[in-house]
Amino acid sequence: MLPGGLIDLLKDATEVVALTGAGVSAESGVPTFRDAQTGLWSRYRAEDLATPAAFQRDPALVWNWYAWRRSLVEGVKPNPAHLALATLEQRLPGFHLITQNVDGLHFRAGSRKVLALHGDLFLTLCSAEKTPVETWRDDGEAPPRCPRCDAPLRPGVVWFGETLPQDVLSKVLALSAVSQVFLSIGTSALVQPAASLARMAYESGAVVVEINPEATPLSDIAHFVLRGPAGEIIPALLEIAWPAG
Ligand code: BV8
Repeated sequence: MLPGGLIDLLKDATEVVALTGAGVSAESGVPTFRDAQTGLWSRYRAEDLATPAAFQRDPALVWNWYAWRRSLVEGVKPNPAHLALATLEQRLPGFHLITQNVDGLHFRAGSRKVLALHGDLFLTLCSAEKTPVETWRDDGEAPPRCPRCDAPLRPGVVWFGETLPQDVLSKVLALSAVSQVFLSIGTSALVQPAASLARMAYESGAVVVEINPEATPLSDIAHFVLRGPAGEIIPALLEIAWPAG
């Protein structure tokens, strides 16, 4: 059941921001960062592979881990949470979606106003030039080489220890500061600086709503905590607070 007070607030709000984490893709079958990794990756922690040091130490291992994640994501579909957020973008002009996810499922669900904090699994960069590479010679070597300068290719994501794209970061800081409602969806609220956005919104007077089956460090300050899966809660919120027509 959704709290009545929340629904009235959502109906009146014009500036709504949603921050999504890996939990919003969980019901699509994409393991979250907190989930233990599966199969041959089960002996690695994601945080230990998603770093420049890991790529320096074993570029083939890291490249293959991202190749495995790309093939996993290619085999899944956006779930009702992704679809409802894409519909909300159509229905509420002042809605902005910020995601920590790199799986591209918001885009595949139809969202177009997406601020991606941590990059894109399907973007490949030259590790030396830091510029995108669309095609490369695939001679079975992992990682493949840049066709321009022969440096190893890398995924276009932000690793732990790397700074976030400044243009995106300044946009999301500005949006969080003016949001009237801040929806924190499917994130453990541990990774910085993303985890600070909800707190900043709270301190600027936004109503903070956490949507997560489990508690997080944000739970104590959130004005509303909706304990459950995003795939059920987001569609319900959409239809009650922002119905079609
Ligand atoms: C940076 C791309 C400057 C790669 C990712 C301040 C304090 C402490 C540490 C730091 C700090 N500032 C910087 C750091 C270091 C670090 C950091 O935050 N470390 C953490 C571990 C403490 N941050 C950085 O390095 C950032 N860079 O700040 O640069 C700098 C540099 C050096 C030193 C200082 C400053 C860069 C961070 C970006 C890292 N890259 N992704 C890739 O994907 O491979 S982060 C990656 O992990 C994901 O993108 C995601 O953001 C994060 C995982 O978090 P979640 O999305 O929340 O997922 P998680 O699995 O944790 O939780 C899932 C949640 O879903 C759970 O709560 C679960 O209950 C819930 N759930 C499950 N099912 C459902 C559900 N919810 C709803 N419905 C369901 N069905």
